[in-house]
Amino acid sequence: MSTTVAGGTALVQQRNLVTEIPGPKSQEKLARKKQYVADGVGTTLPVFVEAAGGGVLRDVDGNTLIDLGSGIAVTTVGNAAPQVVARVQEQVAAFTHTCFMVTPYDGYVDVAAALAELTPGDHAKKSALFNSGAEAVENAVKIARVATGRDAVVVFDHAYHGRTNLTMAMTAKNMPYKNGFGPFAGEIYRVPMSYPFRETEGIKGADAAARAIDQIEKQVGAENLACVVIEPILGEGGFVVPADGFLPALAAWCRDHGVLFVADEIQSGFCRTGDWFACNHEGVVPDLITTAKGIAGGLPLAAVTGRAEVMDAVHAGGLGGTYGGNPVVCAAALGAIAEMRDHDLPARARAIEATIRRRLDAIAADHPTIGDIRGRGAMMAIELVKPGTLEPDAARTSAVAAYCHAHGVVVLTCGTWGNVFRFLPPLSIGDDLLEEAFDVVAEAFAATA
Ligand code: PLZ
Repeated sequence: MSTTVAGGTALVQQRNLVTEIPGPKSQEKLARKKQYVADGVGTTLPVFVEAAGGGVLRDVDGNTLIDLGSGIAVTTVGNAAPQVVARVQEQVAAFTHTCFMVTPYDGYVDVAAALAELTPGDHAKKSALFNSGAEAVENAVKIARVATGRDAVVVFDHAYHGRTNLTMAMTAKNMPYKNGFGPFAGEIYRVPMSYPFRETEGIKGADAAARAIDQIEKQVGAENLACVVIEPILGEGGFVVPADGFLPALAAWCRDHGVLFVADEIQSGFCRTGDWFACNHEGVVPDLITTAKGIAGGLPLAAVTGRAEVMDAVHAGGLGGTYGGNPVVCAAALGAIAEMRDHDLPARARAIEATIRRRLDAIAADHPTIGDIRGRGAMMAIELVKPGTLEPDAARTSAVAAYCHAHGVVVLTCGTWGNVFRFLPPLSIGDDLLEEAFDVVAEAFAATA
């Protein structure tokens, strides 16, 4: 059994439950949360955390849980990863903020240089830094509109791009993201995604792209279209991997029509899928790419990176914000990127994929509710249906999730119908712990059959 140093604490890398979940101390704190925190802010697994690292979270009752969520695909390098902690501590003691728009500093430029090197394509690239994924998506749209002189934005079925007004309009699912929060921003058009498990005819990627493009041409018109924004693997929408050829065909159509192809890699980026970015799997080179989550090891940073001439279409002063690319957050990003390079985390994600696929194949053989196993790298999912049909089984999904939570494994669901499990372990998780987590997942299916 290995230990890891996180948050100054040696955390034993083992699942260990000493109370029920949530334990008495967490329950007391939950009552306090209920008193002071808005009910609209939900919680998946209500244990209060006091330390985390490697592949575990330890709660205030002394329970140690296995983390298959990474705080929604954020702590890719692990919680409190050593190089993130060291660089943040050094930076926070030197200075905490100047506002890059007032007086600049190296960290921001270093992150932009790293993004230019690491993101797909070898063209000249520039970046602008922001605080959240939604803010990055908003800015990608602003940049695309100025660069093309066009207004319309195309997004896809099942898309998730954020909770701000423009990004709510771009997000597909009503509950809980949009209900009652309108009116929404205009000039957003939604077209069909490639969703292999739910295609009637097993339609090929190029055909699915032609279907989307036909709709774009008929309902929007290329001459009105600034950009197509797509998650190369859907995140909240269910970890759907489009059929091979879908993304390249869309990107090629965009190129031919002066439409900017924007990859939202906020969830799929930074080693998560077994490559630095999900676009790399099919050699797709986006004009603009949005990143966040995994980029900074848990601190809030997001970016838009794109072709230098596109990024520079915006007038001076047109992009910014008080905190975007804050020095502490940039230090965290440089530490996280160093961890990814030093430990070859794309390779680690591929190894994790092999383990998870082996375990999920075995579980699915016994449980026909698992209709689809999909994903790449450490971004894997299963979709639960009534056996032999496409009818979503959200109730079984909730039951399996509840079992996992009660037995000390943090699992997350997603999908338009709430019937998808997504597995997003930190890439710092040990093999034994990963196997143990899937022992619990297997038990959960057996116990709820
Ligand atoms: N684009 C592809 O996955 C965030 C949302 C959690 P922010 N996904 C997690 C929730 O319920 O709010 C996400 C994403 C993709 C954009 C975003 C938005 O990123 O940092 O949450 O704004």
